[in-house]
Amino acid sequence: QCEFEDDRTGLSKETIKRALADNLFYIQGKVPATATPNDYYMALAYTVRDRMLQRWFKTTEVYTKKGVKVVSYLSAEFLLGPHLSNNLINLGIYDLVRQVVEESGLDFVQLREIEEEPGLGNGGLGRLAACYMDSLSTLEIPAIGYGIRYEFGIFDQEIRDGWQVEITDKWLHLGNPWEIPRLEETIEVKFGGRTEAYYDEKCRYRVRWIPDKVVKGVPYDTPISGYNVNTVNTLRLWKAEAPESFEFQAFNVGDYYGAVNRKVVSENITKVLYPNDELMKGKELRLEQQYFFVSCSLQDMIRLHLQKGESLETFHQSFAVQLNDTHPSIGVAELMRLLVDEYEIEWDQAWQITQNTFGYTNHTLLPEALEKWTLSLFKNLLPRHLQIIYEINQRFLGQVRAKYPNDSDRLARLSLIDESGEKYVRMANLASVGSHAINGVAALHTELLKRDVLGDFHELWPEKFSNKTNGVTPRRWIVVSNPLLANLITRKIGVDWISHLEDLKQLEAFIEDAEFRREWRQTKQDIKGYLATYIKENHGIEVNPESLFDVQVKRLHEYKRQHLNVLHIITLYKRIKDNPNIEITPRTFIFGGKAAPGYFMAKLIIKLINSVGDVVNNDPDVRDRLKVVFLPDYNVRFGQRVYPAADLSEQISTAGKEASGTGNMKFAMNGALTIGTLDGANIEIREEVGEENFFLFGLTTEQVYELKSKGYNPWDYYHNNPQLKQVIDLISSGFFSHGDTNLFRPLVDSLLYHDPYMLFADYQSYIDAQDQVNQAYRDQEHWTRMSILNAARMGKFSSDRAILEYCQEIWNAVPVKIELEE
Ligand code: 26Q
Repeated sequence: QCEFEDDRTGLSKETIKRALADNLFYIQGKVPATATPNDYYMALAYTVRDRMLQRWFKTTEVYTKKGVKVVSYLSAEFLLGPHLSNNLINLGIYDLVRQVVEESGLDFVQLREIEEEPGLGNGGLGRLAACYMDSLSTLEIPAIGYGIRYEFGIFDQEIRDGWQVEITDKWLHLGNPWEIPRLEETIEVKFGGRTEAYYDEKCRYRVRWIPDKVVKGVPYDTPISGYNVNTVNTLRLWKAEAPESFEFQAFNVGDYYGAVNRKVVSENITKVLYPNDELMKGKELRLEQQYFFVSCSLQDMIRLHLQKGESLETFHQSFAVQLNDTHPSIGVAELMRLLVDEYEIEWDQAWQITQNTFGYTNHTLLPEALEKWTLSLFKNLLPRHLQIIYEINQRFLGQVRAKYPNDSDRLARLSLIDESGEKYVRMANLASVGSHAINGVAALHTELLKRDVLGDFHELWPEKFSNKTNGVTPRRWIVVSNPLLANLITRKIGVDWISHLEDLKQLEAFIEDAEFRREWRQTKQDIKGYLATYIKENHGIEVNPESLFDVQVKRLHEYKRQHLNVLHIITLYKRIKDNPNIEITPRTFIFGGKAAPGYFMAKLIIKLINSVGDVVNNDPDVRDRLKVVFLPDYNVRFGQRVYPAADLSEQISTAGKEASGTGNMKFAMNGALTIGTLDGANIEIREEVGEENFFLFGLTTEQVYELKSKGYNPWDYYHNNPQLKQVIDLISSGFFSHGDTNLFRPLVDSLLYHDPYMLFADYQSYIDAQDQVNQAYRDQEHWTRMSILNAARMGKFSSDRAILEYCQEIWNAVPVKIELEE
């Protein structure tokens, strides 16, 4: 019997210590005397990765050998956040490794903070994909995530003079220990050119595509561990590379520059993440990105399927492919092309396979976010796909005509081609026609989808539609981010809640236990203290940890109404100015979020928050009872810091606009109370936690529609509400802009004359709800009870529940245990 543990798998302290030193020397090529903190971080990361590798390998082997069905999650974004802590928790070695690192004389927290987070997404949709990958692994569902390895993820945000400045996100600059390139699995993708019809040897009509550009897709694989299981699934991200061209030698004699330039252009495809969310801009490179990663992924799946010795007729039994919004929806036409053109399958059978393969998740109701591409752009880049889309459309509209004769309006609405003005391909229609399942991301959102955006499709195929309310992973969003609370919970109810979040209900049994409530309150207090220290150290602002922490962190958007929050702050400020000795509940307003670089109004709202903060924070009359801080560069890592420290979660979008929201869930799970509208998942959160534990305000979706249709006039609210008028006038007067009355004029005018998101209509109701928050916070015992009940009743919002529903109702996928032989 061998006395030694393997350096790469062993879990004794001595072995991990040795592995750390070995990796420092053999991977980083450093000895302690010359090692930088980054060298140590890399050595640590490799030490952790080593402990995932045999599980990863085994998982992949089982999937390829057994005839299991694999879920393929196609997403242009995966907003992963830092890997290190998450993997340590999932492997069950967090405390052990932390000890070893510290016994080696290193600062664990410092090393942990060195990791550059992969910010390969904009916000909710990208983070949802990351949570779903975690749950797929934890539930032992065979799965692969496919996406784009952006060289530059979402930009880093700095604030200069109150304005947002964008900085390139060089997340790969010191190397990425979590990925493994699989050069031998490189795939070729064609672009542009033309098509040619011909008859094959059996006299069948066929089309060949003669592209004018070929780009290589190189897969980079990242292991995705599950919690407390052996399953380690793969996230496969594609990097674009130019093929080693013989162009140099043969075809481009004398055009050296042209050849190099083509190479650069090819490699640009995966350079940078488009930083817009909820806004469709018809940029050619964006469509190239989408087609590039989708084509690589589908070709990869076909190769894996054929490797099993299967024929393509059974492709949909090997893979359930989920489209994360319409961004990968070109996959419908691409799978048809691959099956019909490259593998010579008859159209009808190919269409069966395609429809059985795809599911489509919609994430937005905003018309400006619906993807559409002009025909000319489409034809230039993907001439064969445009023909295929026409063919799909013709057959589809034939069916529609048979069912609804003489209904040309309906036909025009359902068509894959928008012909109302300039002609476009409608990607939501393509995704809907090409999928067997269509889902929204919260109950209200699904109802609105069925009624409005996809109403005609719902009438045609009601059976395709279902709701899958979003969820978030409790591993990252409680255990990793809030170890103090996680430990308190575990001491009370054991550890099972981490993979069975409904178990949190058991906390309700302790609600009358005064000592438990005290511990709960103390835990929140401690975490608020950490955040206060962080804010002081990093931003020089002193905040009172005893004050109510009121937090709004999310992308900047008019529909999310960060400026409604500002109107409340100014209202309170005005109350103090009018009566400096007024009794008021001390509050710290914390904001974070990025604005799309071209979204002027969103950037102006950031400037307004900072300008109001400057005045409020420095006015002696306020006596530190109010503080306003905008924390720059909101990202996953900062989310992990801020959700646990919040008392109040701001979920204040105009009803009917926020598809679901997922930050709302992260807050409530960590014991924050919500002030919110009846929008997205807020409705379901309120149902779960109880209306008495939720601060509701604002118009309902129906009331919003009603008011819009009878003619909404913000001006009336302004004139009829003296408080609102004072607040708006104070902004207009230049009070927050050193006398400059022009600075915020676009914002104020937009509110006074249009107010498309109805801030004025909801203003009074919001202020009233906030006053109730103040009252409630004064009774700390009562507040603590509400906080506990919020956390205890959030079980539904685990991404495990969401993924289980997708598996059972859309993917027909089942768990596969991964056994490690001794
Ligand atoms: C589209 C075309 C061109 C360029 C960019 C885009 C683009 C990129 C990202 C469009 C939309 C997005 C992101 C959307 C998003 O994050 N939506 C959010 O999805 C969450 C998960 O379902 C929901 O909780 C949020 O309500 C929804 O806003």
